[in-house]
Amino acid sequence: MRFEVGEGIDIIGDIHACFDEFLLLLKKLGYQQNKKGYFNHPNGRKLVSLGDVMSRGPKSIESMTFFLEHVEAGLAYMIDSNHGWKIARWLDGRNVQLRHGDENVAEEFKQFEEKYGTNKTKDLKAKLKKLLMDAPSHYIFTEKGKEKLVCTHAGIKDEYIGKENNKIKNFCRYGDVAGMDEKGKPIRRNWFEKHDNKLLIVWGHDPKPEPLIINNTINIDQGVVFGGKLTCFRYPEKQFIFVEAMKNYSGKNDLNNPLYKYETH
Ligand SMILES: [Mn+2]
Repeated sequence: MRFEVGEGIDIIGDIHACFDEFLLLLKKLGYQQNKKGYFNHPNGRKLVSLGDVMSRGPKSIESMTFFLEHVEAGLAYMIDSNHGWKIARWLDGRNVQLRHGDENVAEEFKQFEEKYGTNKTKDLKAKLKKLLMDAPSHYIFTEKGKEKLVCTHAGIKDEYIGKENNKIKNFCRYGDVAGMDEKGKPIRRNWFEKHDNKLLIVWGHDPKPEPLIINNTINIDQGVVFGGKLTCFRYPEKQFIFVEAMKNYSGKNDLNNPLYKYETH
């Protein structure tokens, strides 16, 4: 899970199947599609996804396939996430309930199968299952061998950094969740308040209208699928680049939209 920053990395927040916005962001970042279909950066930069590339939005299969191909080609990294883990188990044939936009993925596969047939669908499902199952809970990026940056989905404790087990995987997928409230929504503890070392932690999962910078941690999920924006954080430049959502794809409006609580009413 340790990699050199190299020519630079572009860390992307939760895409949630907003593939059109993602392609616009790649263009804005200077990536160019080559003849084989891969998106390359002329300076050799690499992409890092904070997970939740699928579900809720309209183009889960295209988003997942993008990372399947680009991770395989060594052009991108993708970490584990709560929706990613749910879809991985569903692809593995386990008995899981598809909710919170995961049902859209099943619907897309149904249409995919009608269009491309059973064999092609089975083949893609097996490849995506492996991609999602193999995704690590976090990455550590180094500069000249020195640890600088951690990328994770929902959060991490300082003592978990550089280690991997089921407890750590769960924490990184869901964050520090202290049960559910009366509406069935997770009660989230602010793990980042306890972060206390020099590593910069970049995370997503919990949509906020602007990047939240606290204690050397940065949240870059700006809720593109909820009508917010898709964020890239460039490292080592420490620069934000955004693409606005073309629409609110989530079907959630008003009180159910997680960005609502930040709006002025
Ligand atoms: Mn998430």
